[in-house]
Amino acid sequence: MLIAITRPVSASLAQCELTHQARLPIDVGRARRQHAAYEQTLRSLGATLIQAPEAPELPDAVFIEDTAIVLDEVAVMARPGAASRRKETGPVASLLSAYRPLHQLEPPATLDGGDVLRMGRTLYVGLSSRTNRLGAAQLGEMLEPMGYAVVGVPVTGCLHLKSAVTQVADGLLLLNPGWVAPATFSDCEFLPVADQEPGAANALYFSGAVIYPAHFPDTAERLVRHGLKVVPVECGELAKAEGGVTCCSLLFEASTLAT
Ligand code: CIR
Repeated sequence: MLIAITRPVSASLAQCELTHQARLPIDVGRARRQHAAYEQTLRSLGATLIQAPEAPELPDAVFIEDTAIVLDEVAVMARPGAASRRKETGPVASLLSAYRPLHQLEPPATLDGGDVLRMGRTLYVGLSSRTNRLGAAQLGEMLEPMGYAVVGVPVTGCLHLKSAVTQVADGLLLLNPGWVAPATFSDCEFLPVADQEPGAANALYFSGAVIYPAHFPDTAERLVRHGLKVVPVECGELAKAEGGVTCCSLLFEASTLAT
C-alpha cells in the first residue's frame, strides 16, 4: 500500500519561516481547507493517509516533507536548517519507526527533506540555505553502503532543490534552469517552467499523475501538452508560507498499516 503522512496546518502558520518571499496575511481557515483538499487528492489517487499530530506552536509543521527522507530500506530523520523547525521531527520519527529502521543526522549537519530529490538510486541533495555540505556528506555515509549515490547540487534563488526541480514522469524533470543547472541531472529529459512562473517547478508525481498548484496555469498547460495527467490543487495560502505540493506529505510503500 501507498502511505502518505501529512500533518495539520498549525494555528500559528502565519509566523512561518520566510526566505525569499515577503510576508503576506495568511488565512489559516482557507489554508486548512486547501490542505484538506490536497489530502483528498492523495486519497483519490490511492494513498492511505496517516496524520501526524497537530503542533499548534510549530508554524511550519504542515511542511512535513522537510523532516525526513523515507527510502525503501530506511528512513533518515532530517535536521532542519531553520532552528524553529527542529522540534517538528520527534512525532514524525515515532510514526516512521513503525515502518522503517530510523537513521538520524547529527549536528552540526543540517538538511531539509525538500532538498532531496530521489531519481532511482541517486539522491540529489540541494546545497541551500537550509542544507549544508555536512548534511549531504552524512546522508552519503549512511546511504552509500545501501547502494545509493548522493550528489550535492548548488541551489540559488529559491528555498530548496525541489523548489527548482521535481520529477513529473519517469525520466522527466520539470525545472527552472535559472535556479539549478540542468546538466546536473544525467539521463533525464527536461521541461522548463514558463518564464513568467519561476516558482512553478514543484510538482508531486504520484500514482502516474502530477499533483500540481492551480496557480501556475501556463506551466500546467506545458505538462498537459506533454501528455501528462495533471491534477490541479488550490494551494495559494500555503504558497504564501513558501510551501509547495511536495512539502505537505511523506510518501512511501508499506505492506500493511501499522497500528
Ligand atoms: C520554511 O521556510 O521552512 C517553510 N515556511 C516552507 C517550507 C517548504 N518546504 C518544502 O518546500 N519542502
